[in-house]
Amino acid sequence: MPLTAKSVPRIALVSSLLAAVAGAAVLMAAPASGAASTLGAAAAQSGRYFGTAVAANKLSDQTYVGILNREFNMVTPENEMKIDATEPNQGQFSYGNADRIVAHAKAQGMRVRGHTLAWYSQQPGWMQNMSGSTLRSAMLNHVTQVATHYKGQLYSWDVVNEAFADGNSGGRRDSNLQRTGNDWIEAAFRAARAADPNTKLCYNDYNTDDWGQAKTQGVYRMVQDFKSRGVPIDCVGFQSHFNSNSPVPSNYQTTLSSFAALGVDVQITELDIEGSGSSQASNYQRVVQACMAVARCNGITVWGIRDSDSWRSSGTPLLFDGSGNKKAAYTSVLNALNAGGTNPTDPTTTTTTTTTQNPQPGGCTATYSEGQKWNDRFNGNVTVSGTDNWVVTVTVSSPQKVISTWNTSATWDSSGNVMTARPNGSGNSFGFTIQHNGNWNWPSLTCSTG
Ligand code: 9MR
Repeated sequence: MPLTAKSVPRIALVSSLLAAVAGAAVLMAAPASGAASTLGAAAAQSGRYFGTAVAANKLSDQTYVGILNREFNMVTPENEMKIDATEPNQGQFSYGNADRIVAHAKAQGMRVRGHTLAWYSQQPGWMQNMSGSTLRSAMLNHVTQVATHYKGQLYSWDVVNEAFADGNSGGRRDSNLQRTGNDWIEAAFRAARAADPNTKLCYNDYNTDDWGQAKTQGVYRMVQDFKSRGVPIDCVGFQSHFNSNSPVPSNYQTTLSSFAALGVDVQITELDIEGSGSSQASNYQRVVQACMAVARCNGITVWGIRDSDSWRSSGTPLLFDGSGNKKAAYTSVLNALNAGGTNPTDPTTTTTTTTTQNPQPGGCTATYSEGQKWNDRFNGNVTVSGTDNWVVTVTVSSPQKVISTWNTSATWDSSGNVMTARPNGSGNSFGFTIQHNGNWNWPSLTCSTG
């Protein structure tokens, strides 16, 4: 079996660790990994996420929460982080509903996209009535305060939302914020970076999906300009609200890859596609395939869970019907995610594995194999034999963090370094993504019968 030079020392390390922990360690060939059975798990196999917009007032709806917890590993508060919600009176901040969503996501091991710090719409009354330098300072203070409140807790922030005009101008949308000066967007990004240096800062908009549209080109030129001048921008969000008037464009993937080529990540942030049956399913499939084909497409968020949760529910644009049943579109999305995607930042593909054996009679064996690797994270796969009723303990070394799992029900101890994985009905193989923060060591595993 070929081993890369790079992986040999790690095998030695893990072998000795496992020998100490479990009394035995051998090397063996990697098993093939199976298809995942939920959207988040399927996306995680290629290092992507699958998210949904969440409304705080639905967190008491058991059907809603059941689907949320089962299927998704990223959450965007639908309205709760907007300016009118977080600063209803100037200088008085209100985070209750947004914090509830963040707490729910954290408890479930999901990550959160913040939405949104600066926008012409959903401004509180006090801000709507402002202009000029007073508005500019109030906006920057808002960005600073809210980004500071959530510092270190969010995967990304939609720093500025919907700042470009529809139609053929390719220019900015008129608004009170725009009238404070054309540099208001970069000022907002700089304030966000200063407040929370480790979250991805995104520009987010709609009708920017068609590469041939003036609005798309206008946003592209802004991002190009920001990158050339060192304005801190990390990602572009494509809302992707589609219907018969605004269909999935044939050049959608070109749009995503062209932006990515500027050196930013791209994210599909508010996906919904009106329609039903197989035509809706194939439109969803095209969108997912486009993201999977672009290495810097980090993931996909749909704008709600059931059709009845949608801002345009009459168009039945989501993946679950009003009763919470999976639609044809759900299946096409799941299959497209399971089909895998490109990620050229994956430096090596090795087929090395290690096994830990429980020395007790009647024990079980957990076999670890390396998955994909990226600059900031890597995947691991585990296959268990000997029992269907296993408990596998996965210990990562600080500052590593497990950021997603699939095909298992997982809990963590208070340190966040020790994960206990149990079967969730998906069989005896499971996987996880580790954010390595510079530490590439493999986790250590122990297996016991549950
Ligand atoms: O889904 C949101 C809906 O509940 C609100 O009433 C609406 C108010 O503007 O905002 C909706 O979300 C929007 C998102 O924040 C920005 N892009 C368009 C979304 C759909 O309108």
